[in-house]
Amino acid sequence: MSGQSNGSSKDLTALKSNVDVVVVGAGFAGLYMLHRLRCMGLCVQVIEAGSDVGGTWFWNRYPGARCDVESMEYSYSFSEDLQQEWNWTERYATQPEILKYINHVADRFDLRRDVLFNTRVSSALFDEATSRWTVSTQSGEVIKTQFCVMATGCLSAAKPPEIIGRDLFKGASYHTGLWPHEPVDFTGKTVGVIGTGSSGIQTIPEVAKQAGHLFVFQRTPTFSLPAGNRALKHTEVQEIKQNYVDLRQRARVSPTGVASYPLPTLSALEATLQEREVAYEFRWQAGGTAYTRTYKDIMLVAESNETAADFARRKIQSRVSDPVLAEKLTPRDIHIGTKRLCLDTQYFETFNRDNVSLVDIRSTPIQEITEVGVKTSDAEYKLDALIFATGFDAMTGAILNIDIRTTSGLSLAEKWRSGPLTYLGLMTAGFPNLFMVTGPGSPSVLSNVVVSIEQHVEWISDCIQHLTKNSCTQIEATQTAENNWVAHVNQLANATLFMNANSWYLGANVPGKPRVFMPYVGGVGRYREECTAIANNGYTGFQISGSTKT
Ligand code: NA7
Repeated sequence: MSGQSNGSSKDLTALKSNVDVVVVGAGFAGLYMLHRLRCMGLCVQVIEAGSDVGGTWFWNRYPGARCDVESMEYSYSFSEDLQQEWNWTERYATQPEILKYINHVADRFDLRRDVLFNTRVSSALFDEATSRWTVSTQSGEVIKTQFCVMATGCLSAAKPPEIIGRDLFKGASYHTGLWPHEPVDFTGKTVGVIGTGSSGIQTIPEVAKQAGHLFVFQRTPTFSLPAGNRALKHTEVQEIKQNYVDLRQRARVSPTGVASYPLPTLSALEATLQEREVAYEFRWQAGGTAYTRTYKDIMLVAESNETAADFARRKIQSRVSDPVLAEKLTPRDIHIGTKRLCLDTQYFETFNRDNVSLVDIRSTPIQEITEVGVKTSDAEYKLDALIFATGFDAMTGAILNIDIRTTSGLSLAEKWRSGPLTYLGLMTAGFPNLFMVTGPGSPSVLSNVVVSIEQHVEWISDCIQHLTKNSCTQIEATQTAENNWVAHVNQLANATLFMNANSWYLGANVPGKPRVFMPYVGGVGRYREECTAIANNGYTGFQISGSTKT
């Protein structure tokens, strides 16, 4: 294994200046894209900002970082040899184990030689006359390409909080999404954590074990369930591996991309109170986010959702000894699951420790960050270290950090000013030969993202193969198809409770970002069927043209 080099120097041997496809990003999406395209005999250049492969798992190295999809399912299915030879050790893999896996994949398929590391793409310009993209990097490299694939990830643009004085703090500060490569030792230190989403909930119990004192600055209490993580037994791994092909196929056609999740047929309101208690207890004990799939309408009907939320609230309260503190940690004004449901290991119990204090910044808001700590409306907390677990400019942040435009003057940032507009989350009208992997308008973050990545990568590579076989040089989503798709995505989302929460799914965590529900809620299986039918029908909704633009 070539390891996780943390150097800043570039290996320019990887750089080609004229290629068939540029892929931006070397995470799960970019690496599989490279592998597929290379198998088709295409010349590919991957460009990656980090110093090694891994994408989100390269950057999010904070203590306690762990996937919330079970490891046997959160892995590639495209190679039977790969899935048979790799051995996951825990039900939910840690960040180091996932990074080790993705490094193994890079080595096994010899992928690194086509990746230019330590290089951030700054712009991509489509030349209407030649039907080719020119991709430029911050460090001055220029690459011409026929196709451009944004494998930039949905949760890769870290979002520091917009708090006055944020950069004044003189102690050590960290963002969970940009964690240092060296271990950080908090032993004996007074530490603050701002943010109680998935990243905060995972990091808080770990930091609490080391810190002299930990202050948790909570704006919104979070629904979190015990993950029920444990070591995997050799026998159960072998059993899954014997049926892997079947399991993967069930995942592909399922709503969530997770084969082991239930397919409920009953409304929560059709069950009696006692039946619901049994059902929720079962799911609670089983662990995992399948809790909101106990009944079919938990994400659709407020009254049904409330039954699940009420049970979850009581569970939270049972985990915290001090009832006043327990109440502060209990979400009251939000439907469960409409902000991403978190999975934790001892999160709520951590507040029973003497060295952990909750600072409720809803009642006493943060006024500023000072040189020495965090000042709220009623106190100043002096800190040695401050951790921002404040999330990401999700789904569009990484793409829009690149200046994408065409020679006719159209810019993606302008086009998406009121929210992302795509056809299938794969392409956007006006930008030919530009693909997105798990783009807005696709199931992406509402699914087991590896399953969604594989589906997109396979669709894109099949599409490129179709164009090549038919001597076509260009594909573009039509405006009509895009309009219809956006309307469909919105219509589905509007029928759910997701629309009621201030979530990052809606862009609500980024001041000024348009409030548009970005992922497709219709489910992985249904979405896949739609994409396959479109391709089989000769790419309905796309305009395909030859070497001379028609
Ligand atoms: P999230 O889920 O966006 O959580 C961010 C947290 O930070 C959340 O508790 C926010 O409170 C809080 N936050 C954000 N900005 C501020 C400011 N300015 N002041 C105080 N608190 C703030 O990000 P994560 O990294 O935890 O998880 C993102 C996804 O990554 C996760 O869903 C998984 O899919 C993996 P708020 O709720 O907005 O009041």
